[in-house]
Amino acid sequence: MCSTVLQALAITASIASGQAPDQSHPHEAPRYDLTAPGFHASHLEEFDNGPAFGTCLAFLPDVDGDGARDLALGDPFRTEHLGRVVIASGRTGRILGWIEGPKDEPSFGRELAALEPTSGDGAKLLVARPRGAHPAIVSVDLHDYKQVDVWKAEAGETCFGAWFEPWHRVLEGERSVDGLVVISTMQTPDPDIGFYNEVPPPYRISRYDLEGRLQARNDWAGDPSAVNVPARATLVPTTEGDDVALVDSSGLYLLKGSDLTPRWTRRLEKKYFVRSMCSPGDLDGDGHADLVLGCPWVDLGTRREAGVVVLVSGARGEVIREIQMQGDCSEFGFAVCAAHALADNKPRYLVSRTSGFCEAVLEFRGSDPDPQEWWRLVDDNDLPHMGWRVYSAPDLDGDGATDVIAARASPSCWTLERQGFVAFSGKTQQRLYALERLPKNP
Ligand SMILES: [Ca+2]
Ligand SMILES: [Ca+2]
Ligand SMILES: [Ca+2]
Repeated sequence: MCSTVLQALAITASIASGQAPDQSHPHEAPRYDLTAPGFHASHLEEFDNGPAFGTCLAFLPDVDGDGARDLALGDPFRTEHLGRVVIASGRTGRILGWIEGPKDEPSFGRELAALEPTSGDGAKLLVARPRGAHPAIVSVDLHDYKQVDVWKAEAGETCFGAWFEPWHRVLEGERSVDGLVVISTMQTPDPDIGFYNEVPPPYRISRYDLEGRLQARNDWAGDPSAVNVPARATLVPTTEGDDVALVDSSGLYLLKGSDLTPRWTRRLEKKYFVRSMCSPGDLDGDGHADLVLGCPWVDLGTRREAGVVVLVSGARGEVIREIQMQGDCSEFGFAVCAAHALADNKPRYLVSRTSGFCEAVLEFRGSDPDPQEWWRLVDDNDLPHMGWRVYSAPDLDGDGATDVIAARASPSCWTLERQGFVAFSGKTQQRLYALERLPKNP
């Protein structure tokens, strides 16, 4: 009865807000055992995370049975020898516990993705551990928290899985996960410059099937003179399956998902120093999904590092539009992400701005007549550089509208500032809760 009442409330709330409820994950009876041996149940009182907490998150099914989807949060450098993935309630932010990686594989949790449950298979969490003796991506079964499948790096490959995404095939209009696309690098990057955020050239992009077998591969030299402009990638949906967009200092590429050969390549103006990229759908109405590039360090007149967001045609790689923000704030475009579609099905995307005292997440819809700031989330500034990454969340607080999480991670393993995540209501733009690193005793 409770769940019927909750559903009725959620539907009423969604009608009131004009937003479609998140129906991608209908409420299921809880079947995730938080007392299984692989799960270390613990709460916030005991929680002391490592210096890279805030690096990444993934949205899980409802593991604690309260009706809202939950969160997996990367804590990849918990200690010198141990990485882990923290599981938290999506509704309240309360820490439920964690899953530990193997000893001496310290980067377990450096990047995360969720595999949706299918008819014959339960939900799984994909976890990258790109550093250490055996770089790999593993899948963790969310029923017993055991590691089941492994995609391994080959000899010489490092940063394996610093970026990866589940690759989708489209059959008869249905999208299903068919494998993984993984970026790795062919050299050991400088840990202070290149490890946390970056995949420096020369790098490699590979596609695997779900059993870990290699399906396609492409090696990229990149531009070795520009080590600070590493590869960024995103998947671009097509009617056949995902394509892969890749940007680095040499240019912008759209690779065919089937064999990773280029559909087109495009040189970008040098000023566009791309920090983030996403593909929210067709922005210019030509039937091809397009790209959004975040370039937070572009100067605008006397405004140093004001930042711009560039919309690029997925059909041919031409710039459709450049979005600039007025005012004195800087670093607009630090992170971008595609947002959940609403009932009107217009493409939406979120853009963060990370400069001090201006931290914000802004929502944009489509490209015509002009993309506009739809709403703005401003934290109370106790998490500097909030918006290091930004995520479109499912409905966390049960009001029927999708929500937003902004992450703040330290750029360096050695910076002991506060890091964490802030969840915002997508409906009221108010802060729901924060998950922060607790400062250690000096
Ligand atoms: Ca839950
Ligand atoms: Ca288009
Ligand atoms: Ca909500």
